[in-house]
Amino acid sequence: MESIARHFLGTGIRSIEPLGSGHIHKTFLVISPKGKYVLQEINTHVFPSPQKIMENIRSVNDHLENSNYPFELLKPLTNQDGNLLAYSDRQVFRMFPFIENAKTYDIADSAELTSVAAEAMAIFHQYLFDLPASSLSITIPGFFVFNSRISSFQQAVSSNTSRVKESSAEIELITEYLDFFTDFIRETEQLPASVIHGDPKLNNILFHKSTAKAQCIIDLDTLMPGPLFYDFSDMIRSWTNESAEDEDDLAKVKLNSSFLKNIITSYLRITGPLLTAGEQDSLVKGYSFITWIQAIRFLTDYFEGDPYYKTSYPQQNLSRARNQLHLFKQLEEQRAEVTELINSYFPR
Ligand code: GN1
Ligand code: MG
Repeated sequence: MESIARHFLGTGIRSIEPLGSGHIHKTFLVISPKGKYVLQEINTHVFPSPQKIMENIRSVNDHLENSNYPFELLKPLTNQDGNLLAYSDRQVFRMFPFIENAKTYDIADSAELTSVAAEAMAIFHQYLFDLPASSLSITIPGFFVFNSRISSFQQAVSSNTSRVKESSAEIELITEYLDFFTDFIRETEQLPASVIHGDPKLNNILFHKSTAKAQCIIDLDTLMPGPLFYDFSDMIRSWTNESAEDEDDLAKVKLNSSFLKNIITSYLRITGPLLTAGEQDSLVKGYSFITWIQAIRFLTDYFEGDPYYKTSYPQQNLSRARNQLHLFKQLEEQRAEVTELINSYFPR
């Protein structure tokens, strides 16, 4: 690991420690005489062409740098050969500066925080609306092909292993919404692709330690052409849950309604006027969709023997799926109110 860090920083590395809670890459904090840096080994099973990620990040950073975008940009370092990636055997690495004076949250601790975060994501989208989505590469083929996620799930269910048998309640709840969301997927297939983040988890937004303002949006690996409702629905999934997404005590998995309301209002106050009629409809019908899809993804991974998401105990992906479904039910209970609130931003 040290020799890889030296590719970017030269000699004198003082320490390299694991960092963060991502499910996909391996991340390390590197301390060197030049300062603190983040070294990441890219998971090439998930991202088959790391070069495409780095090109997308460069295009987006260039675009934002030439505007009045109000947040800091996270710029990857070049190594001694002038490349953004360094290779060692089959492993691929990159490095970013460690952003100082920042705070991250795995779980929102106030309604105010969800407003600040939603406004930041809205501004991010707003500044990327004029970057043609087709100018970016697809970093994970099929990432937004939801029908394939459903068929992988159904195929995994049909294997009827002991993991499938113990999950009948979860399979039943997912199946209850299958027709509704299959229609949704069909209706949204013709939507224009936008430049979207693709993983707007709360801990992918850095906040200034002292002012609590948004500082920087990180993890641009899934930033690619995709449907706008994805980010909206994933913000709702990730930020309204009062527990972590792998909390297994379901009594703690509570939807916070004021977080939900603040996310919707702060996001739509900025982006509402910019959306097409089709996009507007997609936010209404699809506000809970990514929570349902995430449950499908965790459960499919569980059935397949956990090849995708890192786990620290055998039932963890099942536990994550249950957590997401518990949140999903609560989101669906609010459908009438949410529909009214979202539509209030779209005078028609
Ligand atoms: C993965 O590893 P991380 O935290 O960046 C996943 C997201 C999921 C998320 C669920 C490339 O993100 O799509 O929403 O886990 N990223 C990828 O926690 O699959
Ligand atoms: Mg991510």
